[in-house]
Amino acid sequence: MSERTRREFLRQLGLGAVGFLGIRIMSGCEFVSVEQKGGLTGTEPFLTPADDGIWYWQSGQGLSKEASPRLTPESWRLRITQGNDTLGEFDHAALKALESEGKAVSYWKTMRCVFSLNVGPPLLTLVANGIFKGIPLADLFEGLDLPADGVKIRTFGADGFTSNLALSRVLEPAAEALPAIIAYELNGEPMTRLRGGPARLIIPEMWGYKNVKWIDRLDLTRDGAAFGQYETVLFPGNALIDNPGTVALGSTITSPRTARAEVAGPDVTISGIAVVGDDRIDRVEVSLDDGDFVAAELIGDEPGAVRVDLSPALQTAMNDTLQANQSWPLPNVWVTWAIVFEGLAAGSHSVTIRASDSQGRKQSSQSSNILLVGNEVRMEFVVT
Ligand SMILES: Nc1nc2c(c(=O)[nH]1)N[C@H]1C(S)=C(S)[C@@H](COP(=O)(O)O)O[C@H]1N2
Ligand SMILES: [Mo]
Repeated sequence: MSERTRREFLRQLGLGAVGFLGIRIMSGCEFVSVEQKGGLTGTEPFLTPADDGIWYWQSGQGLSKEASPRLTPESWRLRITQGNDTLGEFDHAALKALESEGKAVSYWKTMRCVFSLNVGPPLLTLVANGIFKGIPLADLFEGLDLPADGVKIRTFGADGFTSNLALSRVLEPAAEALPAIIAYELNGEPMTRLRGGPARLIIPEMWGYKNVKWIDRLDLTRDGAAFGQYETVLFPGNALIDNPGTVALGSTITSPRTARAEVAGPDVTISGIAVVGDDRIDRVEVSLDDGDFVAAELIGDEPGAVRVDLSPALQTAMNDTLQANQSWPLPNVWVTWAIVFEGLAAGSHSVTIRASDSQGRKQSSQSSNILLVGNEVRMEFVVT
């Protein structure tokens, strides 16, 4: 993370104990390794290919891609424990057996790193979108001797990464909530190693750090205290990070890709994405050169409108999703948006982007809490 970005990130977090938090994050930056997506230009495809170098990479343990776990479907195990007691154990074949019993589900989810809060390049693109398939945790828990008064699930990855989620999210999900799953496929293909394969935790509405890769243990506990690498080490004491960890309303510009980029005029297309956990994006508005905000076109805003070349396998995966018959935009899933400004004069211009959701929350220049609603995004570009 560059010094400027880090400082901006801290400023935007706007917490009381900035000095203290700053030190934690500064030391944190030494062991968080991030790599934004590469290989994409122009309008963001609605579905992000899972390939290395296109889907973004983040290690909360500071591991390189090379050093991250190498598990196979044969070697992988998931243990469900309550302290020292093992309540259940699953291997890859057990997940597949549950699939053949009709228990597997799939859905679109936008994966977004909390470090993609609107701080400007280069961290804007720590966000990607795909179709995850797996077995709901509720089905894995079926028949296990769960603690009657358990409150949290502590989650563990084979790289040492940790996080948690409320047990109630699994046992008493809100009406309409998609289930948290142990996912073993992404975009119709087996989960790759760098995406956390053979299996990772996926929670539809939550920030990246809740979606533990190489998941090997779920520990049910009565202890409600904050738990996890992001919850207690990177953002200690930060309400909303531990629970619920829901993705904030946010938007970014993906084209032009960099600030002060030179773009050919006089007609210029600005495009990007917007997402919010647990709600639907309602509008994305753009102001050119501080003029009135005008609505951008939302791409993929009705079934079948997605402008992606889908392989036959992917088309099947998409038709199988729990959201197949829902109206778009979908909760927890980004919209890609675009707007064309015609006849721009050569020279510098600015754009400001703000998204709003179906609860009527709207991005502004100064959000009161960027973990709920991110700030609007402003960028300059130069027309040649
Ligand atoms: N085991 C493990 N899981 C993890 C992490 C990690 O470092 N180790 N990083 C988390 C964070 S902070 C993010 S943003 C997402 C990134 O998922 P991706 O690599 O598939 O993009 O994984 C999450 N799960
Ligand atoms: Mo992250």
